Amino acid sequence: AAPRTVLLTGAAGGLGTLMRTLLPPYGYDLRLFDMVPVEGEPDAVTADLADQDALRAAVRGVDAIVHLAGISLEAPFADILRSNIEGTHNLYEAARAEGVRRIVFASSNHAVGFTPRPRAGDPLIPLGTPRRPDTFYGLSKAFGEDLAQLYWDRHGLETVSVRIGSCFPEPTSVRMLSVWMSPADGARLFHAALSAPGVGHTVVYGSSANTRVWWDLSSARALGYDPQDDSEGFAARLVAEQGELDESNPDHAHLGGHFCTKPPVWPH
Ligand code: NAI
Ligand code: 15L
Repeated sequence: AAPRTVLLTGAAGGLGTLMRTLLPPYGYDLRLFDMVPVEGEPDAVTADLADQDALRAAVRGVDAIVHLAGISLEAPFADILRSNIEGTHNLYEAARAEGVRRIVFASSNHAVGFTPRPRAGDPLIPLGTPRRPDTFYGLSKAFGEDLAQLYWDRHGLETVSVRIGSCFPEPTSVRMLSVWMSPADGARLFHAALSAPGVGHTVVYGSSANTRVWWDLSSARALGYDPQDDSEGFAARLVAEQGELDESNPDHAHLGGHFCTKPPVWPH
């Protein structure tokens, strides 16, 4: 695809920092947005998703948005409401008003976190599995997916909702062997989501081609995503340290892992 101007919200965060380096080689000219300053990026917009004027100015003239900003773990409902639910609504309103055509929304596996984890021989978790948020955080991602559907059906604003597994440089748990998305594959998937034609509102799971994958990557592949990484190279060490997932451990029973039992609270 030709170089295009893309607004990256949440640019100061962990994933935003990775994508600031990994997306420009695909031809994107990034505009950055976060409520905290982005280190080394004096042109980044420092504003909250609650600031509608700042959002309107930030989205003006961009071809697409990669929306990563928000609370990324569990938090009191009032905080989730403000940053993730109202904040994402504010972003979609700004995008609609300014005529932006596409958003890539950072949804999460925690929108379906209470889905039982597949055991050996079970079918992969399908795209159409019922929402089962494991936290207010996961609930806000379910909201974001529905908001995206509404803005497509009503306004023709396209979204790819990426139910990201765990996008970090390396997997750090046995659960993550199943849901890990390498940063390089993350960039491949965001590029596919930005450049595939006619996505309407498409929901995809976001992970690498892990040997232990739990979910159906077909809708991501249909966008042109061709994952190159597999967490299995980390398996021997992680399993030696932590053991295989335990049938009797409630932390291991569901897709969302310990978010279903002891969710980590933001800020970490
Ligand atoms: P992070 O917590 O490192 O970064 C989030 C960024 O959003 C922060 O820089 C924060 O300042 C900004 N932010 C929060 N509330 C804001 C507001 N009201 N206005 C403006 N900026 C605000 O999270 P991370 O890991 O980089 O995740 C990015 C996105 O991807 C999040 O939406 C998260 O829910 C989602 N995600 C990430 C996964 C991962 O593995 N890293 C997995 C699943 C989803
Ligand atoms: C998420 O949604 C979080 O934002 C991220 O920090 C990880 O905890 C990830 O899910 C996960 O499930 O590992």
